[in-house]
Amino acid sequence: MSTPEKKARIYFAGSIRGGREDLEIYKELITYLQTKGTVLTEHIGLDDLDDLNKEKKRTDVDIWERDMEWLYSCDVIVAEVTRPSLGVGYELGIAEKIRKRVILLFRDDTGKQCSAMLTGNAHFKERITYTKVATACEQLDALL
Ligand code: 6IA
Repeated sequence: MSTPEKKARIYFAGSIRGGREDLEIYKELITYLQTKGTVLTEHIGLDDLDDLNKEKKRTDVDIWERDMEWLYSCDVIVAEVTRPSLGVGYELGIAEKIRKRVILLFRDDTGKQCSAMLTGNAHFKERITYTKVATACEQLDALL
C-alpha cells in the first residue's frame, strides 16, 4: 500500500494593518494555493464577518505566537508584497534567517517598485511579477 502524499504547509503572507486594498487578490491566491496544499494563514483572505470577528478576538500576543509557530513549521512561504506591510517585512526577515523557502509575488501594474531589501537579496530568488492573478497562478504551478 502506498503512503499518502503529505500536503505542503503553505504560509501565505499579505498586508493586514498595512492596508487591505489587495484583499480580493489575496483571496484568489489563497483559493488557488489551497489546491496545492494546506494554507495555514487563510484568515489573510477573510472578509466573512463571523470568521473575522473570531480572529479579531485574538490578542496581538496570541496572533504573534501562532504566526511564529506556523512560520517556523511551514514548508514554504508565499508572500504577496505589492502593498508594503511591516508585518510581512518582519516575517520575510525571519524567513531569510531560518533559510525558509520563500516565493514572492509582486504586481507590476502599480507604478511602484518592490523594496531593494527583497529584490537585492539572493534568498528571495523565487520571484513572480504579474498583472493578472491567473498568470501568477500559472507561474506558482511551475514552482510548487
Ligand atoms: O503589519 P501587517 O498587519 O500588515 O502584517 C501582516 C502580516 O503579519 C501577515 O502576513 C500575517 O501573517 C501577520 N499578521 C498581522 N496581523 C495579523 C492578524 N491579525 N492575524 C493573523 N496574522 C497577522 C488579525 C487579523 C484578522 C482580524 C483578519
